[in-house]
This record gives sequence, structure tokens and C-alpha cells, in this order.
Amino acid sequence: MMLRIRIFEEMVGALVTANEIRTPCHLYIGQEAIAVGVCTVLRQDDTVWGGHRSHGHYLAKGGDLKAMMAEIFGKATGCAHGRGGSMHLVAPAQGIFGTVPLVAATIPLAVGAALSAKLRGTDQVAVAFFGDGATDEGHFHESLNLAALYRLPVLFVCENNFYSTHLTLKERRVKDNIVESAALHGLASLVVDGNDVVAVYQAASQAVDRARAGGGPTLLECRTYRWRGHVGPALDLEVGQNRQRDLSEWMQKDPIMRLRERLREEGISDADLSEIEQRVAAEVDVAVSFARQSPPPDENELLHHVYASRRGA
Ligand SMILES: Cc1ncc(C[n+]2csc(CCOP(=O)(O)OP(=O)(O)O)c2C)c(N)n1
Ligand SMILES: [Mg+2]
Repeated sequence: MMLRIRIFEEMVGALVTANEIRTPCHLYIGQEAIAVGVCTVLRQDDTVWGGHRSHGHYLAKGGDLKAMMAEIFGKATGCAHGRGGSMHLVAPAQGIFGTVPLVAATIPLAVGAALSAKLRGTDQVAVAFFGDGATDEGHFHESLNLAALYRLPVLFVCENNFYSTHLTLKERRVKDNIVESAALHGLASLVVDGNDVVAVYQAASQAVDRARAGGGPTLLECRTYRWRGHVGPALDLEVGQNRQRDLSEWMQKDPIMRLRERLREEGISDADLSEIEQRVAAEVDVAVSFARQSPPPDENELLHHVYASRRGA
């Protein structure tokens, strides 16, 4: 799954460079272990909520790869009928109710989904994925407070990649202490190496088990780094003097390379691993052809799907 996300996004990056894709794309390359480690723990009826950098969340939760590629191309066959582009992914049957580029906007929605599960007496869990930048917003704190107070089955997954657009964490906070917000609001927390998929999986399992058992919410801070620029495929090396050094250090901690080494130690052959890679690359190629061949939304239907309340209106 990490390779699916990586290869999908490398293709998207190349198509942005070629000017074939026009929607702004915020790439997740380097952070794949977080979406995959968390979503591997989840059931199909659990919900996930994301933001502007959510291709990985969508795929890891079971979203259809072809439908996302078509969405990024703005085509009628896209998962949001070509209305949303890269930043508005949706797949309700898979529990993906929305990724929204308003920073922190979906954190309260995940709390609402968790409240709904609690009121309906199900043991579904809701997961909010958001960046370190989202913790600068007030409703991050309001959401933590309410979730703790009502002991809601929600997992707050902060993907701390140390940037909010071009501003580093140090330029926005006196302390590197996002996780301490949990103690302040009275909920459980864990800090995890966000580039180690097994560590993320173990931490998420603990948090999800607690949530299902009625033990309330958890804040999981996953420390990671985005390889590409805030938006688009460039490496963003002109942003600050430390970026080049930090990026090369973090690339040594590539989550895919680390899992590959681990699997080799456990006896999985290089041939098996490259077979997986080829299979995924072929799947991405098929999705690109599908997206290219799909029609754009019909001009006469542009106002359809804008509101959910009236069918086709
Ligand atoms: C409410 C709001 N404020 C500002 C923006 C502009 N903006 C888009 S992404 C972003 C940075 C978000 O950083 P972070 O949450 O850490 O996510 P990352 O991009 O690092 O994945 C900002 C400030 C926005 N989309 N919404
Ligand atoms: Mg960030």
C-alpha cells in the first residue's frame, strides 16, 4: 500500500510537470507509513477524515485508485464526479466522508462522526488526519476537549512534518510540544516515529482498541517529513537554509526502504518485492489511461452534486 501511494503520487507529480494535471496537488511522498499504519487497523465501517494532502489516506482506507486519478484529471468518472480535484476526495462506502483543504476543518467532523457512533451504540471509530499546521487552529483544541469530555471513539492523527506551507514549526511555536495538548485536555496520547509503518500500526492498534472499548480518544503525533514542496512535485530546496540538510537526513529514513529491509530480513525475496512494485506501476498506468479517456463533467450538470439535500439538484 505504501508503494501504491508512492508510485501513484510520482505519476501525479510527473503529470503536473507535463501540465496535463491542472488541479493543485499536495504530495504525500515520504509520509506513507502514517496513512498505511493507521488504516490497516481500521474496519471498512470506520470513518476517516483528511485535508489537502490526502491521496494516501484515501488509498489506504480502500478508496478506488482509478476514481481518484480521474478526479485529479477533473473527469466525470472521478470520485467526486470531477468537481473536487485532488483536495476533495470522497468514498462513503469505504468510510471516506471527505477530505477538505480548509486547514483543521475535518477535525470537528471526525468528532461528530464519533459522537454519532456513540449515540447509535455502534463500536465504529473515527479518525482525523491533519498536519502540525492544523494544531495552530482553535477548533483543534475545541475538538480535543469535547472528545475527551464525552469519551468519544476518535483518533486524532497529527502528521507532524514540521511545516505549514513554508513556515517551520519553530517559526510558529515556542515549543515542539504538540502532543502536550492531549494532557491539557485530558486524553491519552502517543508520539511515534511516523516513518516506521510497524510502529504506527502498533500505536494505532492501541488507540483504536481503547476507542472501541469505550476508553475514549487518543492524540497520536506521528513525526515525519514531506519530501516535496507544499504543493506540486518540486523538492522545495529554496525554502530555508536547513531544508536541504533535513530532507537528505529524512530521505535516509524512507518508510518504504525501511520496510523493504525489514521484509528482506524476514525472508521475502527481492523478486517478490519487485513483483509488487511492477504490479502497482501497472495499476497506476491503467488509471492514467482510464482518466485520460473519461469524459469531462457535462456542462448541463455542473450544478448537480453541489448540495446533498435534493437529488440531482
Ligand atoms: C483555515 C485555513 N487557513 C490557511 C490555509 C492555507 N493553507 C493551506 S495548507 C496550509 C498548511 C497546512 O500545514 P499542515 O497542517 O502542517 O499540513 P501539511 O501541508 O504540512 O501537510 C495552509 C496554511 C487554509 N487552506 N485553510
Ligand atoms: Mg505540516
